[in-house]
Amino acid sequence: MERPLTRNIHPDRPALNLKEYEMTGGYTALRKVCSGMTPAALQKLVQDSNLKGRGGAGFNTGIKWSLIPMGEEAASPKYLICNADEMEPGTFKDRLLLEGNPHQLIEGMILAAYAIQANISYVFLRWAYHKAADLIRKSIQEAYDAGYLGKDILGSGFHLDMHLHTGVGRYMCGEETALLNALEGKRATPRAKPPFPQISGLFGKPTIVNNVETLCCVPHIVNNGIEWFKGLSYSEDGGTKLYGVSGKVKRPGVWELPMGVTMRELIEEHAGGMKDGVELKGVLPGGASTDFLTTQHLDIKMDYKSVAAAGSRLGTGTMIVMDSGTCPVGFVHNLQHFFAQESCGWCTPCREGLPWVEKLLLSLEKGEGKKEDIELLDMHTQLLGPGSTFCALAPGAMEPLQSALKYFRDDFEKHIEHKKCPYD
Ligand code: L3W
Repeated sequence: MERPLTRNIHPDRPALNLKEYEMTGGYTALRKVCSGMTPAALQKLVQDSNLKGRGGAGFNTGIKWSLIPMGEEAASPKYLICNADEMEPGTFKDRLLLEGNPHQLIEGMILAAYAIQANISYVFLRWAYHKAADLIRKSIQEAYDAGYLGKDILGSGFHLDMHLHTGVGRYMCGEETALLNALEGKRATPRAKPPFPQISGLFGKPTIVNNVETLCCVPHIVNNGIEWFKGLSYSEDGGTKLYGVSGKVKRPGVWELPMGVTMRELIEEHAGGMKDGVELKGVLPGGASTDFLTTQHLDIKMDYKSVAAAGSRLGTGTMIVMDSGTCPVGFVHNLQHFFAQESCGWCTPCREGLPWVEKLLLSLEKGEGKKEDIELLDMHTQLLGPGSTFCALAPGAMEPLQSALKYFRDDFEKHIEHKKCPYD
């Protein structure tokens, strides 16, 4: 089984430096592109490979790039931004790539910038990733010294500058338009879309924002081609995927596997199954802002379409497993506490609604809930649902809640009936 993104990453070995990366085939994709591939051909290659955005939404990467205005009349400068603000609860896949092989990301960013003819690029990095910050800073300098960044890259006439920007630890900055505001030094609130960043992004100029894992796929697509990339996958989405499992499993972790492995394989084989004494009760398939799936869904493929058909989202592909000994009310309360704290406060439903939901769940958990509270929670999943807010934060927060009310309603009712948590 091929693992192009992680095959040179070993947890007990330090990150690859420039020389080591070059020895494993690094920067050959950039050489290939600089020796005569047009930006349009690179965009088409990535579009046809069926690489979908790994940040959570799964938008076709090549199509996104193709929406950037090109040619003499296009606004300039153009920007390429790597979203490395990995703050989705339960999500720790980009960290592996950042800390294990920073040049792979840098090469992917140079290729993406070339495809859209952007001359300025930023890595927007999660504040808490100190080790990654040091590595990225050092690797950017190595790339400048080797002529992979700066003016006239490998004699192609293309030039690119790259900067590291560390965030301040707000979940909101993972939303691409809030990220743009943060980078401009403004309050990190989301912007209305459209216009999409491809047309009006950083400082109002054409901008592409791509996730770390997405960008790391690009050098491999250039080196090995479309059919190879598609062939890595068990589904119609191209490539491998970094999947993670956390919760009460025997071996929590993150693994690069063919896109479309089943949930069962991930939990039972790679994560070693549930810890002794507990059973699987529910799974959030791709970070905290996805809907619960349950044991009846274990055989679904973990790809964008299959997870959506089962009523959830692949999201970041890093699943959080809830076990039979954990109270779903307490579990969801914990998540809502996070989302309420991380609301940027820009729109009323999110700012006021999330703390109210958190309060209702806390009172239920303490055995102080009333029958009407369940109806109120149901109502809030609508009031804070898609279309009611500026961005996906509150609708995302409602996903685990609405699905917990669907699959584990009994547990909510028992708290009211017995006036205490049945799991205590
Ligand atoms: C042009 C259109 N471009 C969409 C572009 C858009 C963006 C991308 C996806 O949130 C989800 C969120 C989290 N013309 C376009 C278009 N685009 N329609 O495609 O856009 P969108 O709005 O569907 O999603 P998003 O706002 O980027 C991403 C969820 O992912 N998530 C969390 C992720 C967390 C991390 C992390 O920690 N690393 O990634 C987990 O599920 O809730 O729903 O570029 O411009 N018509």
